[in-house]
Amino acid sequence: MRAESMLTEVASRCDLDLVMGQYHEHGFARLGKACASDSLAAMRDRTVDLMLGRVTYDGMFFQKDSPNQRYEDLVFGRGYEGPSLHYRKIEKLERDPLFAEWLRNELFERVCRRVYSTEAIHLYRAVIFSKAANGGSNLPWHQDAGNFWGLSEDPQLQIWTALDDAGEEAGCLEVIPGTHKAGLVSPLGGVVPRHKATEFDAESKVVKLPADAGESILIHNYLWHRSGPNATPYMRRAFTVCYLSGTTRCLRTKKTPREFERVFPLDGL
Ligand SMILES: O=C(O)CCC(=O)C(=O)O
Repeated sequence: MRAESMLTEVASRCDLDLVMGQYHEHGFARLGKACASDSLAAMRDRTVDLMLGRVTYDGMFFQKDSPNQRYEDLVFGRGYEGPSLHYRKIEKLERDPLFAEWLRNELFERVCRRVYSTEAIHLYRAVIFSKAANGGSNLPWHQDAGNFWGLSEDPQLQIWTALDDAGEEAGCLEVIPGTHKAGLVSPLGGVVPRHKATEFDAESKVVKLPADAGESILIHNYLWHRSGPNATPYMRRAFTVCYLSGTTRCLRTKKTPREFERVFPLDGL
Protein backbone atom coordinates (compact mmCIF):
# COMPACT_ATOMS: atom_id res chain seq x y z
CA MET A 1 0.00 0.00 0.00
CA ARG A 2 1.52 3.39 -0.97
CA ALA A 3 1.40 6.05 1.74
CA GLU A 4 -0.48 8.51 -0.49
CA SER A 5 -3.27 6.02 -1.16
CA MET A 6 -3.72 5.63 2.59
CA LEU A 7 -4.80 9.29 2.86
CA THR A 8 -8.34 10.60 2.38
CA GLU A 9 -9.43 13.38 0.03
CA VAL A 10 -9.96 15.57 3.09
CA ALA A 11 -6.27 15.19 3.89
CA SER A 12 -5.19 16.61 0.55
CA ARG A 13 -7.33 19.71 1.15
CA CYS A 14 -6.15 20.28 4.72
CA ASP A 15 -5.41 23.96 5.51
CA LEU A 16 -2.10 23.61 7.29
CA ASP A 17 -1.82 27.32 8.08
CA LEU A 18 -4.87 27.01 10.28
CA VAL A 19 -3.81 23.70 11.78
CA MET A 20 -0.30 24.84 12.61
CA GLY A 21 -1.62 28.08 14.15
CA GLN A 22 -3.74 26.00 16.52
CA TYR A 23 -0.87 23.63 17.29
CA HIS A 24 1.44 26.51 18.26
CA GLU A 25 -1.26 28.26 20.29
CA HIS A 26 -2.82 25.31 22.10
CA GLY A 27 -0.21 22.55 21.81
CA PHE A 28 -2.57 20.32 19.85
CA ALA A 29 -4.53 20.53 16.61
CA ARG A 30 -6.96 18.36 14.71
CA LEU A 31 -5.87 17.37 11.21
CA GLY A 32 -9.28 15.89 10.37
CA LYS A 33 -10.02 12.45 8.98
CA ALA A 34 -6.70 11.74 7.34
CA CYS A 35 -6.69 7.96 7.06
CA ALA A 36 -8.78 6.17 4.44
CA SER A 37 -11.22 3.51 5.64
CA ASP A 38 -9.55 0.48 4.02
CA SER A 39 -6.16 1.45 5.45
CA LEU A 40 -7.72 1.92 8.86
CA ALA A 41 -9.30 -1.51 8.71
CA ALA A 42 -5.95 -2.99 7.68
CA MET A 43 -4.14 -1.32 10.60
CA ARG A 44 -6.82 -2.45 13.06
CA ASP A 45 -6.53 -6.03 11.82
CA ARG A 46 -2.76 -5.86 11.96
CA THR A 47 -2.93 -4.66 15.57
CA VAL A 48 -4.96 -7.73 16.49
CA ASP A 49 -2.60 -10.00 14.50
CA LEU A 50 0.34 -8.59 16.47
CA MET A 51 -1.42 -9.01 19.81
CA LEU A 52 -2.41 -12.58 18.99
CA GLY A 53 1.06 -13.44 17.69
CA ARG A 54 -0.17 -14.15 14.16
CA VAL A 55 2.31 -11.58 12.81
CA THR A 56 5.67 -11.15 14.54
CA TYR A 57 8.79 -9.00 14.13
CA ASP A 58 12.03 -9.14 16.06
CA GLY A 59 12.54 -6.57 18.78
CA MET A 60 8.98 -5.35 19.24
CA PHE A 61 7.96 -3.98 22.62
CA PHE A 62 4.71 -5.12 24.24
CA GLN A 63 3.15 -4.14 27.55
CA LYS A 64 -0.08 -5.52 28.98
CA ASP A 65 -2.61 -3.39 30.77
CA SER A 66 -3.17 -3.71 34.47
CA PRO A 67 -6.17 -5.91 35.29
CA ASN A 68 -7.69 -3.29 37.60
CA GLN A 69 -7.46 -0.21 35.32
CA ARG A 70 -4.84 1.36 37.60
CA TYR A 71 -1.81 2.73 35.78
CA GLU A 72 0.13 2.47 39.04
CA ASP A 73 -0.26 -1.33 38.92
CA LEU A 74 1.23 -1.83 35.45
CA VAL A 75 3.97 -4.42 35.28
CA PHE A 76 7.07 -3.50 33.31
CA GLY A 77 9.64 -5.59 31.49
CA ARG A 78 7.60 -8.70 30.66
CA GLY A 79 7.28 -8.04 26.93
CA TYR A 80 5.06 -10.34 24.90
CA GLU A 81 3.05 -12.56 27.25
CA GLY A 82 1.15 -14.64 24.70
CA PRO A 83 -2.02 -14.06 22.69
CA SER A 84 -4.27 -11.47 24.32
CA LEU A 85 -6.27 -8.39 23.36
CA HIS A 86 -5.21 -6.73 26.62
CA TYR A 87 -1.93 -5.17 25.51
CA ARG A 88 -1.97 -1.42 26.19
CA LYS A 89 1.17 -0.54 24.28
CA ILE A 90 3.10 -1.94 21.35
CA GLU A 91 6.25 -0.18 20.13
CA LYS A 92 8.52 -0.44 17.07
CA LEU A 93 5.63 -0.43 14.62
CA GLU A 94 8.07 0.95 12.07
CA ARG A 95 9.04 -2.71 11.59
CA ASP A 96 5.62 -3.46 10.15
CA PRO A 97 5.31 -2.43 6.47
CA LEU A 98 1.75 -1.14 6.84
CA PHE A 99 2.47 1.20 9.75
CA ALA A 100 5.86 2.11 8.23
CA GLU A 101 4.04 3.27 5.12
CA TRP A 102 1.40 5.25 7.00
CA LEU A 103 3.89 7.18 9.09
CA ARG A 104 5.61 8.33 5.89
CA ASN A 105 2.53 9.85 4.26
CA GLU A 106 2.92 13.20 2.54
CA LEU A 107 0.54 15.07 4.85
CA PHE A 108 2.59 14.09 7.89
CA GLU A 109 5.74 15.12 6.03
CA ARG A 110 4.25 18.56 5.36
CA VAL A 111 3.42 18.89 9.07
CA CYS A 112 6.93 17.80 10.09
CA ARG A 113 8.41 20.41 7.79
CA ARG A 114 6.36 23.15 9.50
CA VAL A 115 7.75 22.08 12.88
CA TYR A 116 11.38 21.17 12.13
CA SER A 117 13.75 23.09 9.89
CA THR A 118 16.23 20.25 9.26
CA GLU A 119 16.15 18.58 5.87
CA ALA A 120 16.09 15.11 7.38
CA ILE A 121 13.26 14.14 9.71
CA HIS A 122 13.82 11.12 11.94
CA LEU A 123 11.60 8.75 13.88
CA TYR A 124 11.73 8.47 17.64
CA ARG A 125 8.88 6.02 18.12
CA ALA A 126 5.86 4.50 16.41
CA VAL A 127 3.43 3.16 19.00
CA ILE A 128 0.00 1.62 19.34
CA PHE A 129 -1.94 2.65 22.43
CA SER A 130 -4.83 0.26 22.87
CA LYS A 131 -7.65 -0.09 25.35
CA ALA A 132 -9.45 -3.43 25.37
CA ALA A 133 -13.25 -3.55 25.26
CA ASN A 134 -14.48 -2.64 28.75
CA GLY A 135 -10.85 -2.38 29.81
CA GLY A 136 -7.81 -0.18 29.44
CA SER A 137 -6.29 1.86 32.22
CA ASN A 138 -6.16 5.38 33.48
CA LEU A 139 -3.13 6.91 31.79
CA PRO A 140 -2.23 9.92 33.97
CA TRP A 141 -1.17 13.42 32.91
CA HIS A 142 2.21 13.21 31.26
CA GLN A 143 4.60 14.96 28.91
CA ASP A 144 6.54 13.07 26.26
CA ALA A 145 10.05 14.51 26.63
CA GLY A 146 12.73 15.21 29.21
CA ASN A 147 15.87 13.46 30.46
CA PHE A 148 14.04 10.16 30.59
CA TRP A 149 13.95 10.23 26.79
CA GLY A 150 17.73 10.74 26.60
CA LEU A 151 17.79 13.09 23.62
CA SER A 152 19.99 16.06 22.75
CA GLU A 153 16.87 18.09 21.80
CA ASP A 154 13.35 17.60 23.09
CA PRO A 155 10.99 16.47 20.33
CA GLN A 156 8.04 18.73 19.54
CA LEU A 157 5.74 16.65 17.40
CA GLN A 158 3.62 13.56 17.75
CA ILE A 159 0.84 12.68 15.35
CA TRP A 160 -1.84 10.49 16.90
CA THR A 161 -4.37 8.67 14.71
CA ALA A 162 -7.55 7.01 16.00
CA LEU A 163 -7.86 3.53 14.49
CA ASP A 164 -11.29 3.09 16.13
CA ASP A 165 -13.84 5.65 17.21
CA ALA A 166 -12.43 7.10 20.41
CA GLY A 167 -15.26 8.92 22.12
CA GLU A 168 -15.33 10.05 25.73
CA GLU A 169 -16.70 6.69 26.91
CA ALA A 170 -13.94 4.85 25.08
CA GLY A 171 -11.11 6.76 26.78
CA CYS A 172 -10.41 9.56 24.33
CA LEU A 173 -7.37 11.80 24.57
CA GLU A 174 -7.65 14.57 27.14
CA VAL A 175 -5.42 17.63 27.16
CA ILE A 176 -4.81 20.91 28.94
CA PRO A 177 -4.49 23.49 26.19
CA GLY A 178 -1.45 25.75 26.33
CA THR A 179 0.54 23.68 28.83
CA HIS A 180 3.24 23.11 26.20
CA LYS A 181 4.22 26.77 26.54
CA ALA A 182 5.47 26.33 30.12
CA GLY A 183 7.91 23.55 29.16
CA LEU A 184 8.57 20.49 31.29
CA VAL A 185 7.19 20.18 34.82
CA SER A 186 10.36 18.33 35.85
CA PRO A 187 13.64 17.85 33.97
CA LEU A 188 12.96 14.11 33.87
CA GLY A 189 9.66 14.54 32.01
CA GLY A 190 7.02 11.82 31.83
CA VAL A 191 4.21 11.59 34.40
CA VAL A 192 3.22 14.93 35.95
CA PRO A 193 3.47 14.52 39.75
CA ARG A 194 0.01 14.50 41.32
CA HIS A 195 0.71 17.50 43.57
CA LYS A 196 1.71 19.56 40.51
CA ALA A 197 -1.56 18.66 38.78
CA THR A 198 -3.47 19.65 41.93
CA GLU A 199 -1.56 22.94 42.31
CA PHE A 200 -2.34 23.72 38.70
CA ASP A 201 -6.04 22.83 39.19
CA ALA A 202 -5.75 20.56 36.17
CA GLU A 203 -9.26 19.10 36.55
CA SER A 204 -10.88 22.46 35.85
CA LYS A 205 -8.89 22.90 32.64
CA VAL A 206 -9.37 19.53 30.93
CA VAL A 207 -10.40 19.48 27.29
CA LYS A 208 -11.55 16.11 25.97
CA LEU A 209 -10.73 15.26 22.38
CA PRO A 210 -13.18 12.61 21.18
CA ALA A 211 -12.11 11.42 17.74
CA ASP A 212 -13.69 9.38 14.97
CA ALA A 213 -11.75 6.49 13.47
CA GLY A 214 -9.27 7.88 10.95
CA GLU A 215 -8.87 11.29 12.60
CA SER A 216 -5.35 12.48 13.29
CA ILE A 217 -4.36 14.93 16.01
CA LEU A 218 -1.05 16.77 16.40
CA ILE A 219 0.31 16.79 19.94
CA HIS A 220 3.23 18.90 21.14
CA ASN A 221 5.46 16.71 23.33
CA TYR A 222 5.25 19.20 26.22
CA LEU A 223 1.44 19.26 26.20
CA TRP A 224 -0.11 17.67 29.29
CA HIS A 225 -2.23 14.80 28.02
CA ARG A 226 -3.88 11.68 29.43
CA SER A 227 -6.66 9.17 28.69
CA GLY A 228 -9.14 7.17 30.76
CA PRO A 229 -10.32 3.56 30.60
CA ASN A 230 -12.62 2.24 27.89
CA ALA A 231 -16.21 1.70 29.03
CA THR A 232 -17.47 0.54 25.63
CA PRO A 233 -17.76 -3.04 24.36
CA TYR A 234 -15.30 -2.22 21.53
CA MET A 235 -11.53 -2.00 21.38
CA ARG A 236 -10.07 1.54 21.26
CA ARG A 237 -6.84 1.44 19.25
CA ALA A 238 -4.71 4.46 18.34
CA PHE A 239 -1.40 4.79 16.55
CA THR A 240 0.99 7.59 17.42
CA VAL A 241 4.27 8.64 15.87
CA CYS A 242 6.92 10.89 17.41
CA TYR A 243 9.09 12.67 14.85
CA LEU A 244 12.49 14.22 15.52
CA SER A 245 14.57 16.88 13.83
CA GLY A 246 17.42 15.28 11.89
CA THR A 247 19.97 16.80 14.29
CA THR A 248 18.62 15.10 17.42
CA ARG A 249 21.08 12.63 18.95
CA CYS A 250 20.63 9.86 21.47
CA LEU A 251 22.49 10.65 24.71
CA ARG A 252 22.19 7.32 26.47
CA THR A 253 25.45 5.83 27.64
CA LYS A 254 24.50 2.54 29.32
CA LYS A 255 23.72 0.94 25.96
CA THR A 256 24.96 1.81 22.48
CA PRO A 257 23.32 5.11 21.53
CA ARG A 258 20.39 4.69 19.14
CA GLU A 259 20.66 5.78 15.54
CA PHE A 260 17.32 7.25 14.57
CA GLU A 261 15.73 6.12 11.34
CA ARG A 262 15.28 8.77 8.69
CA VAL A 263 11.67 8.88 7.50
CA PHE A 264 11.77 12.04 5.38
CA PRO A 265 12.74 12.82 2.70
CA LEU A 266 11.24 9.64 1.31
CA ASP A 267 13.82 9.23 -1.43
CA GLY A 268 16.36 8.38 1.26
CA LEU A 269 14.75 4.98 1.72
O1 LIG B 1 -3.88 7.04 23.10
C1 LIG B 1 -3.70 7.19 24.30
O2 LIG B 1 -4.49 6.78 25.14
C2 LIG B 1 -2.50 7.89 24.85
C3 LIG B 1 -1.65 8.53 23.83
C4 LIG B 1 -0.42 9.13 24.38
O3 LIG B 1 -0.21 9.28 25.54
C5 LIG B 1 0.58 9.59 23.45
O4 LIG B 1 0.37 9.50 22.23
O5 LIG B 1 1.64 10.03 23.92
